[in-house]
Amino acid sequence: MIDLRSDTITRPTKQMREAMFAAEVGDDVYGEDPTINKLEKLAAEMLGKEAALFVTSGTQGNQIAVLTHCRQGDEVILDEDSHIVFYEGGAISAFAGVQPRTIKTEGGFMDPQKLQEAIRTNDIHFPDTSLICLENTHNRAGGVAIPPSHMAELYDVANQAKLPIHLDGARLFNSAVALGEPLTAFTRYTTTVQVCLSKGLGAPVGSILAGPRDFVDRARKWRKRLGGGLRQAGILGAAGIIALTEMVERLSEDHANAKILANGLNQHPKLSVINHVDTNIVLIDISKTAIDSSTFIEKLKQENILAVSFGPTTVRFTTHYDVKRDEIEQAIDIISKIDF
Ligand code: TLP
Repeated sequence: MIDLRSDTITRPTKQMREAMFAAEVGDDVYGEDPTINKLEKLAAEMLGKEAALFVTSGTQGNQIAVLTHCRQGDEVILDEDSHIVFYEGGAISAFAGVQPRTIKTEGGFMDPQKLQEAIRTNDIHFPDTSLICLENTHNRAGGVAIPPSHMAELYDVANQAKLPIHLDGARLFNSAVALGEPLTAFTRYTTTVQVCLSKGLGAPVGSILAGPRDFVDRARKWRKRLGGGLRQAGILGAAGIIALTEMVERLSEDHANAKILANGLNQHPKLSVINHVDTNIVLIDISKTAIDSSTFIEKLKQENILAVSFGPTTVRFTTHYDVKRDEIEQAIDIISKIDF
């Protein structure tokens, strides 16, 4: 199988497994796991934040961020196509009791003017705006790497309104590598940030939520309330350290593979790539075929290629560490011969 469904499917490397085997551990709920303490310190430094917290998943990191920043009845401004709105099961409403105020973005770029207009004024009828959430890379826009200059514009609007920004940076490393910027070039325009260790970086489990120290202290309590206080978590943290120290630069290989895949798929008369392939995601429009995306995906599966539906006529392919260049070429070759 050539599995291009997601970079979440990457399995831990040999080096990660060895580090996991050898990891020094303790009870992390007591703050006594040396490997987790090392990971959190390293992640905070890399992200330019005072403190960091290891959480079980990207979804948990985003949810803890919203729970920590907001109170019930508050309003959160986010893109209508953001992962938090689209793929987290309505969790911000279910758990934090907040109301999403969604904005349509242009390919993942939020218009500062629209953001400004969505911020509530002080009126007894209105909910209080208490948080702005951004996403970088932007998943549903096709892995778009949003440059720091754009984030700076949004940060200005947020600052004027004294509002925090939480960044869903599940794939922020991809943006950093694609744009040749350090992580801090992006995170300086955010109050808090969530980054995934378990996507392109290959760790089996986990994300980091980073921000000011008092925020992280309160987030730690929310993590405990949600049952996310793990005990000998260093077993997982050891892989996370390798993810941060060894796996970032190689993301450029995934980006190069995505470009090759996009060029190859575009040669098919009935398929067209619809995103600017900045990173490791390729979105194709299949509306010239006579079939819908679920049938399309079934056809690919019969040929040992896996992809995911992103809408009735849109299909997503994601490149990653576990799919090498020759398999990308093989996938192009197979797909070019299918008459959809
Ligand atoms: N995204 C997954 C699916 O949930 C769609 C994928 O295959 O792309 N933020 C962003 C931007 C994400 O893309 C994801 C995962 C998450 C958060 C959630 O991370 P996990 O899966 O660790 O909860």
